[in-house]
Amino acid sequence: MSTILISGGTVVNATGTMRADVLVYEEKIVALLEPGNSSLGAITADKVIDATGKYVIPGGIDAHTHFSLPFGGTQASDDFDTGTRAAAWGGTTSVIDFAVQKYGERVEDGLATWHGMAGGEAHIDYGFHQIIGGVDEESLKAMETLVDEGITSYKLFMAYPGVFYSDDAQILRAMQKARELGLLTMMHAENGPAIDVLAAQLAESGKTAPYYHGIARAWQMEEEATHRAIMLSDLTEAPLYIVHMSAKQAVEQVAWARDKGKNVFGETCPQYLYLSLEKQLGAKSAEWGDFEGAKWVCSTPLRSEEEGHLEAMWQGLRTNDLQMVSTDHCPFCMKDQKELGRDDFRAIPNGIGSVEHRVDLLYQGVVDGRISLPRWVELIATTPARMFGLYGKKGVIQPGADADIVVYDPQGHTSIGVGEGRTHHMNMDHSAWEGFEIDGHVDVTISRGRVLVEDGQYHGAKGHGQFLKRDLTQYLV
Ligand code: DUC
Ligand code: ZN
Ligand code: ZN
Ligand code: ZN
Repeated sequence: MSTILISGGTVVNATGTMRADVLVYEEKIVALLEPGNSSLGAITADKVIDATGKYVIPGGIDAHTHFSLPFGGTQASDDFDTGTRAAAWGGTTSVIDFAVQKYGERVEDGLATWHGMAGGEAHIDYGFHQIIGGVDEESLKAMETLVDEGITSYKLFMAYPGVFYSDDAQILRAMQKARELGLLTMMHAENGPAIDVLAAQLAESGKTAPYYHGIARAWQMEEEATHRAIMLSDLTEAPLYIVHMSAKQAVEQVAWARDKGKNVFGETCPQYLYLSLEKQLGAKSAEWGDFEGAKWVCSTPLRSEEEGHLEAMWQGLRTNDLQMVSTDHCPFCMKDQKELGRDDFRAIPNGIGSVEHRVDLLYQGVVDGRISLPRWVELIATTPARMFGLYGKKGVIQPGADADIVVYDPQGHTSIGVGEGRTHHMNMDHSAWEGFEIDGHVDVTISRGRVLVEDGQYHGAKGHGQFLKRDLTQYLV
């Protein structure tokens, strides 16, 4: 039996802010109390957390992670243990990871593998989306079991021929099935076959540096695929969620679809808000063949700041043309992993690790005047909860909700470093975010009433995290 009182803070929900003390009993939030009064009367908490001058917010929900993803002949370097621990350090208390059905494998077996990897390992609660790697009679049939398993969204890839790719006929059939079942279709929208031709042409002409990864994956390839996915979704009346958007023109497609009343949603990631083709991959790295740029090889790729892509992502978040910010956390070390592509960018495993930094990086958007405080909470917690069937239990500070709570210090500071003075906890030998300074700090992270992070100390443990059986998306009537 344990009660925690979080006193003196400002509670921030997506709906607004209020001064209130938050009372936690065991795993749940049980009351929001008038500030100061909670020390009176009958309530004596086992533990009091002083949140004076700080924000009390729902724990972050990162709806797009890839722990232990097999990719490019290697495997993402964070597993459910290291990855969810790093998430907790950064104020994220739930993740939704992608269970993978590989070509030739049964959907059920892919899902069982993911349960096996996460069970007993996760430090925070976790759910799964299902990647359908091969749409055929068998996998379409298997989709029928997903809702009962608490998996209410699945993902297809228009990229990566030979790996995860679905062609238009497969997408159409999967969407028809999704419509029937109420599943949300998540789409990696890039024209993979055309990209692969461009990439081969670049590599064959000696353009093998990491920089050319971003050139091959041109914005036209994202715009085209996004439009195609929207039209297939329109035809089948299956709601559509486009993952990791980075091209301005692709966001315009989503905005157009939404203005027409279509059920289309867009997600971007911190890397597309802050990191650019020029600065991180670097025009110079193309001339020099500098391999440093491999740290920022991800798909969709980082895009040109000069062409306005980064600004368009922020604008989309402000205007709600984009609803979600997830990380697409897919970490690979430089040593033995990214290095696989030293001679050819096509062999660099795609991905950036950010699961620890999303809450902070988005808070910087508040400091910089790009989004409001409640919008911050909406983006990091509330919309992910509503989008993926967790709302009420997660994503809000209110009585009855899980006590997934972050005390955030707006006077605090977070420096992201690597090496000797390493300040991140992801299992990576570098950070795509090295040198970033955040004008805020995650002081306390609580997951279902258990304090995981406090005073710079870690108190969590693997096995605390539970599997989240999710409801259908709450974004549809
Ligand atoms: N993009 C990445 O950056 N990594 C893994 C898969 C993907 O689509
Ligand atoms: Zn993807
Ligand atoms: Zn992804
Ligand atoms: Zn602090």
